[in-house]
Amino acid sequence: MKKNFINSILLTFLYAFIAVFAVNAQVNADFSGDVKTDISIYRPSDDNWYIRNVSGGYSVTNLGFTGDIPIPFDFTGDGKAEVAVWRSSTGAWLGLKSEDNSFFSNTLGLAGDIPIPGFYDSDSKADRAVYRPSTGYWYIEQTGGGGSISQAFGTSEDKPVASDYDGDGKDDIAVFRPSTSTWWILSSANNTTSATQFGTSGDKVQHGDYTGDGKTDLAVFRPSNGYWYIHRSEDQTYYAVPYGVSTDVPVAGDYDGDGKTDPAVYRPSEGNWYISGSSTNFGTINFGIPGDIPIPGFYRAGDIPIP
Ligand SMILES: [Ca+2]
Ligand SMILES: [Ca+2]
Ligand SMILES: [Ca+2]
Ligand SMILES: [Ca+2]
Repeated sequence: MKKNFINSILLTFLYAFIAVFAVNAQVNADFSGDVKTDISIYRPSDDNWYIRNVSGGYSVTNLGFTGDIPIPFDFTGDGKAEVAVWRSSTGAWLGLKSEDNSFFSNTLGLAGDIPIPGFYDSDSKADRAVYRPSTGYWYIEQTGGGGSISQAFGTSEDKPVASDYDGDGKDDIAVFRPSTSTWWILSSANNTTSATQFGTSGDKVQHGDYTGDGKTDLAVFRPSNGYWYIHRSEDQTYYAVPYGVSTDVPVAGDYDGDGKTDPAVYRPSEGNWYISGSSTNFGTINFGIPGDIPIPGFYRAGDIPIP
């Protein structure tokens, strides 16, 4: 009897642990492992990453140099994102393991590629991946034993927007085509292709699970009017919310950790963060100086500002 009780407690902990991991795959730039996006910036003038913690303090980590692209993903599978960059000149993936701060490096990709790491297989480690606009090919190194993937999907103008649109727990290969504002998605669940027109010229892609159903919603930030347009995965309707001004950098993420992506912007001229929390009121948070680059914005590698 007592043994059964202990077993059920252990099972409860196990399920809680699995639940945290399942959600974590969707939370961008979570360095601390609390399943919340962390306010964080890369400072090109000193190559330091400044990561804010929940108590308002911050950590400083030196990694990278000008031109590197931050790739804040959990490559080791411990639930915390690594401080890591992709270097286009050599195709190198460089980072510091969250477990012990030890250095790691790999190579994948060529100059002109766009890094698009993600959770393409079903383990908890992020997979290295690049999109090659010149050929429309994707190259993915799966960590879960499935080997390498090379897949044609896209054209030279497309931006890679891989994410879990079908909700099977794996990121789907996907591209956004600016000339027609069309999202082309190759479902990992059934290998079928869909195309959905959503957005207009000049929009910045900001896809995420805003509705909290476990499926990524198509979404854009429109600098011309400061509105966010979000296409609900549940029923393909959409809604619009005003949040930001034309010069803001959109940095959507789940900052309050409720499982729903929050619209958010970083205002470079002030170093201020404005977060429209789905369950928390953040107010204005100052974190950064002019010239800094907000790290959560790099999650959507298809639309990154290259430093
Ligand atoms: Ca993986
Ligand atoms: Ca999927
Ligand atoms: Ca959704
Ligand atoms: Ca949220």
